[in-house]
Amino acid sequence: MKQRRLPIALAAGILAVAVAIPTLASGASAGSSATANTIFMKDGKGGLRFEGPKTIVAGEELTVLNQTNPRQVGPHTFSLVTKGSLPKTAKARQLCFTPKHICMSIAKWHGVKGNGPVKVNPVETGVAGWDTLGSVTKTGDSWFTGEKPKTSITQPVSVDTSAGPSRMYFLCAIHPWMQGSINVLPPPAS
Ligand SMILES: [Cu+2]
Repeated sequence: MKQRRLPIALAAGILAVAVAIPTLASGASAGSSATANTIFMKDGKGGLRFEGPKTIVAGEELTVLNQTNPRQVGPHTFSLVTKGSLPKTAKARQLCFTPKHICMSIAKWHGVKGNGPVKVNPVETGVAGWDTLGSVTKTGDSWFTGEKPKTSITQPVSVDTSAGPSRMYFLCAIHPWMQGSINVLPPPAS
């Protein structure tokens, strides 16, 4: 019996630690949530890509930070789009910047005409913050990094999660293989 009790006591101890850690972690992150929720635009090993957390809680701030060199790879967009709007094949990515395709639609959201400049930035639709996923027929929330290095944007995630978690998909209109998503979780009940 004694031999059995020890593992149980250990298990209880581990459980207590496991319960304590999330409490500590959430307490620690409360003061630094602005830096905790960041989607990076990166290059180098792995190519041009978005890198960020898998989940975020509705109402938290989400920063998008460009860590690539605009002189080498050009600017980017961080554009919220519906899942079905993501170009999935090489052919679709090739056609992305042609009429009635999502990359050109994103350019239009930003007020771009032909080879003209970006006139609207960020594109803010729906309620304030990151919430509206666009398509070729609907304007979505979008940010253009511009040509300067290390630019960023921070906005709250305002997606409606009253019916449960809601996934936001995003795309770079300039490098349409840059795609990603983040699952937005409902805020904890208070
Ligand atoms: Cu890009």
